[in-house]
Amino acid sequence: MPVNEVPSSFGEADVLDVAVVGAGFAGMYMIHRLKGTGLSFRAFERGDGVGGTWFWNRYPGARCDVPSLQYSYSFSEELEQEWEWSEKYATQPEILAYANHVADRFDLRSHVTFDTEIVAVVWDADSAFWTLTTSAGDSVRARFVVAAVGALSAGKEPDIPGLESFAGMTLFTNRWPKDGVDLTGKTIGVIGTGSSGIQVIPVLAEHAREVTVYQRTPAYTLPAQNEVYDAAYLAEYKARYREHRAKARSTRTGLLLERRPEPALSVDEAERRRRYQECWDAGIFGCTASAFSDIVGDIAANETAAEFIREQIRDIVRDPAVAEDLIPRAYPFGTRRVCLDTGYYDAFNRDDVRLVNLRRDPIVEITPQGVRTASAERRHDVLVFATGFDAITGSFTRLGIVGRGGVRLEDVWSEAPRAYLGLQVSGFPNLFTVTGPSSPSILSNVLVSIEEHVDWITELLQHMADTGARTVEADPEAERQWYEEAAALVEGTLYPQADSYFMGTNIPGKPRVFLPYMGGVNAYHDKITQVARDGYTGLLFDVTASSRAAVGAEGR
Ligand code: NA7
Repeated sequence: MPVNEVPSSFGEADVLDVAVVGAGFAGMYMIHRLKGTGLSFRAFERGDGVGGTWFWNRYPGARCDVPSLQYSYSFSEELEQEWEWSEKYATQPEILAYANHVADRFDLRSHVTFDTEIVAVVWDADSAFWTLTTSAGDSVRARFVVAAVGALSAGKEPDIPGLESFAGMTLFTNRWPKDGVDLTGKTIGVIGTGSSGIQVIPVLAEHAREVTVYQRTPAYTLPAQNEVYDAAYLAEYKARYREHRAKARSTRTGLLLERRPEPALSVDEAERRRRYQECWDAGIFGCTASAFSDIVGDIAANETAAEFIREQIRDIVRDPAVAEDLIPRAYPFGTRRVCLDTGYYDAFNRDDVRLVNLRRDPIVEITPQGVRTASAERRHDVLVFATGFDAITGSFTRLGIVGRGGVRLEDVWSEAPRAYLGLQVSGFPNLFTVTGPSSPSILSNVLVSIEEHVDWITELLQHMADTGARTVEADPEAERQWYEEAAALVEGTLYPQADSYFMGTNIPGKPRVFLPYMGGVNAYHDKITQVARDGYTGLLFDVTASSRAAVGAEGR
């Protein structure tokens, strides 16, 4: 295992100052920032390339649903100006090409050990180092660990009896074969109708002989209204890029989208419809939820938005029985991830696309031939699982992190996934959880949240080098308060009414807790900036005489 060639700035030999886990968008930016610090570091990535979620989720139809011009790094104006996004919602190949471009342009790749999965991260209190072990059994020690593993990267394995017995091809949207797969003329069963299912289904329908969609919970989805960017629009946008970025960071979502201040029932029905129609036509994620102040706060307001979308479904889908099955009713609009689609409802107007409502006709088992539900066995050549993720916590807990006193992160989070500011967990010194629980993460434009976290971590590392601090960790009391503050924001909203990956309920045994911070990117920024300005309140530092001497000797 290559270890650092740069001598540790903390005066230690043969160890890294910082191990970064993951070379997705968070890990890549972390590498970029660490290059300027003089600290020794290395990133470890289980894939054979950069890009994280965009490296793995290569299924046909995979696209971002945040506009490309906003779902991109803001740290380099040159990068912003030179990269040409072709469409409003870039496809997975285009986003992966962007990630590769960034890796080359900023010389990030040479700092990454690829094809290396970290399976254990264990703290040694005596030396104050983490030991990271790979699936191949190699290990490396590091003073700090930045877990840049993504909020949606640990796949949820489908818990359906008989899965192993299926004789056909089994595919997962979240680890689609790198070289693609020819599904022309196949009879396909798709399980899962979240964003991934909704994106893949219309594309599969174009190639397959027949697609059967097994739907347990229908999603609210709006048309993406994707379009090719024209040169004049791009030039105009880029001329004001700084202004757009600053504005996006000042909103709740990190997107160029302001929540309107009026409650939905304070305007008449015509005005409500006008606004909902505007959002339907705009194809902007979060638009409908922001059309009024109380869409996720008040059930009567929420119903007006939900009903508007239900009407659109009835309009598009010709078979009224299918339309009724596609209509979400069991949870309020916006309390699960709202999707953006390209031709999803239209796909159900095709003769070769069928819908099975699993609420009425549940899956009994997967058989060698296909899927047996309560009513029938349907034969398939291919099964596609779009069954989602162990969101926000799963990507951290699967690293096998063991903190002070042999305590496992998995156990600590099994009751309550606490992390001070979403970034540090008490009992796990020098470990940073990028876009961790109780940070805006999946409720935000995640690129904004990633840059925010990485910048903050970099400044904290610099602060520690300057002050000779050897370790930093969350004060348990500050962590508890932050957790409760974040939980209080959700109380009284409609979010807890839904089962969702936001609430952890898609994973058996996970605590029913709202995982992201819903106070907004803007309020969150103010909070963590203030914490840093006040000398990192809520964090406990261990400053030893020896680390002071070591740092002093390096002239820091
Ligand atoms: P999601 O949004 O978590 O969707 C997963 C889907 O899979 C959802 O419809 C689930 O139904 C369904 N599911 C999961 N397990 C089963 C079983 N056992 N049987 C039937 N159906 C099942 O994941 P996505 O990958 O689509 O999207 C994740 C995020 O990625 C997305 O929000 C964007 O931010 C990008 P359920 O709801 O559990 O009834």
